[in-house]
Parts: sequence; structure tokens; C-alpha cells
Amino acid sequence: RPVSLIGVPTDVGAGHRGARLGPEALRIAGLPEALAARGVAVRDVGNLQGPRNPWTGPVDGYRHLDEVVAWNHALMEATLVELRDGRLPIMLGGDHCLGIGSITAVARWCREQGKQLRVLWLDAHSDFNTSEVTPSGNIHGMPVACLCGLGPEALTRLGGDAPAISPQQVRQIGIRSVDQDEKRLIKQHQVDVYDMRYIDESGMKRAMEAALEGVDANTHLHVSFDVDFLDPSIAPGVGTTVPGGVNYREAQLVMEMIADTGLMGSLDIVELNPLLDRRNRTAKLAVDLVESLFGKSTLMRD
Ligand code: DIR
Ligand code: MN
Ligand code: MN
Ligand code: MN
Repeated sequence: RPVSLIGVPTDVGAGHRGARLGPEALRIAGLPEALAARGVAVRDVGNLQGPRNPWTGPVDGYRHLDEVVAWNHALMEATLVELRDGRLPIMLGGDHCLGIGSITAVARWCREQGKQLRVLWLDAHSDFNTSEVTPSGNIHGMPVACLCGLGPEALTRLGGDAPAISPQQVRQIGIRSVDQDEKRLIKQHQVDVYDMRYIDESGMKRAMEAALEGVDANTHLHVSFDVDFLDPSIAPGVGTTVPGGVNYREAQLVMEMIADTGLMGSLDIVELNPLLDRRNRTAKLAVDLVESLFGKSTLMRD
């Protein structure tokens, strides 16, 4: 499937500024060329436009809500255009609030196509906060909850109907930071989480097999890749590093196991903050992992 790169240069959902520079850092790290080298046809649609970051505090539990809504509305429409054109959209973030717009579009398209949707959320965080429980008001800590119908109407009804998805369609991998009341919500809504303890005890292979259980030829896999999923020692270029993350080999295995399904239909790459990076190494690592997502492997396999 041909790929469309959609730049989403926003950090209005985050607690640090700089993720707005992520799309350029990923391009400069060679993402378009790496895909082309794998034989993938790539169209870069450029960067979306949206409101600037006002850098103000939370109001009623949300920081920059209007700005987050505007960015996500633009992204939802742009994502739908590419999906309806038969293309695989890759969102170049930008902070993780953009998962609301991308996944709302993907869910709508899957309904149109009669496809089953499975969301793989690769992250240190569960991103399942609501305005009542958020410790920060940062909306990048809320996208999964919003997609599941918990949140302000402007975000939960971005695509018309709410909820866009059900928690049963989500599998979270690499999780190691969940806020106190967010834990209760995760439990209450039965989100399927493969946290670092699961990975330590059972291994990444088992975690991925479990996360991919039940997918079939009619499944669209959406991968939402927050670079803080990775251990900070290999991926310092992110505002919310958490120690004890996924190592290089585990990350490669995740990407290769996703590639082996042949079912990935859309991808977010989010939270990359080049201002915190060292010589763009986190962006380069993301490109390396995307190559694996698109089928690069050490040996020919059958
Ligand atoms: C924290 C941090 N759970 C919050 N969240 C995220 O502010 O809601 N950091 N997503 O990347
Ligand atoms: Mn509209
Ligand atoms: Mn996230
Ligand atoms: Mn995160």
C-alpha cells in the first residue's frame, strides 16, 4: 500500500514545548528515503496547520482544549482523505493528543469498509486520564479515554458518533506510568495492558502474541507509537521519559511481529521532541524501527 506522510507539528497537548518540531526531525532523519528504499511509494502531504501553542494553564481540567480540538479536526479530515484514497497514513507528530484525530478517522473508515479495528498503543503511559483525574490537564494524557467516549464532547464526538472505539479494541504495550485514579479507570473499562512487568515476566514475544490474538485478514491494525515507549537510554528525545522502558531488541521484535501480520493500515509516530534529543538520535531510531514495521529483517524469513 502506498504511504502518505502527514506532518502534525503541534505540542498543544503536551507539558513541554518542542514536539511541534517532530515532523521535520523525522524527515531529516530520513524517513521518506527509508520507506522508498523498502519499495514503498511515499507521498509527503506536508504539515497540517493549526493554532499556535498559547502556553496557558488548564481550564476545568483541560489545557489548550480549543487548540487541541482544532488540530484534531484538521487531522481527522486529512487522515480520512488518505485512507479513502487507498493509502496508509503515517502521522508525524506532534504530541499524542493527535491520536484522537487519527484514530477517529481510522475507526470511521473501518466502519465504512466493514473492517475490524485493532489499536496497538505502544507507550510508557496509558493515556486514559479524564479532566476529573488528570494531574496535569495535558490532553496528551487523555487520548485513549477520549476515543472510548470519556472526555469533552468536542473530542469524543470529533467524528460524529461517540465513542469512536471501545476499550476492547485497544492493546497497550510497554506501560510503566499510570496515574493513581487512571489505574481505576483502566480497570473499570478493562483496557488490555501489557505493562513492563508482564514483559519482564513473560517476554515481549508472548506480549505481542497476546496483543495480536484474534486479528484476522479483515483486521485493520493501527499502531500508535509514542517514542517514550522506548527506554530513555536509547530514546532521550521525548518530554516524558520514564525509566525501565522497552530496549532496542524488544522494540525491533515488536515492529517485526507487527510487520509479519501484514495488517498495519495506519501509524502515528508521536512525542518526539528534538530539543531534548542528542543529534537527532531518537528520530533516527524511530526511522530504524519504522523500517522494521515495513518488513525489514535480518534474514529472509518464511
Ligand atoms: C501523565 C503523563 N499521565 C499525564 N502522560 C503522558 O499528564 O496525564 N505523557 N502521556 O507522555
Ligand atoms: Mn468537518
Ligand atoms: Mn502517549
Ligand atoms: Mn507516553
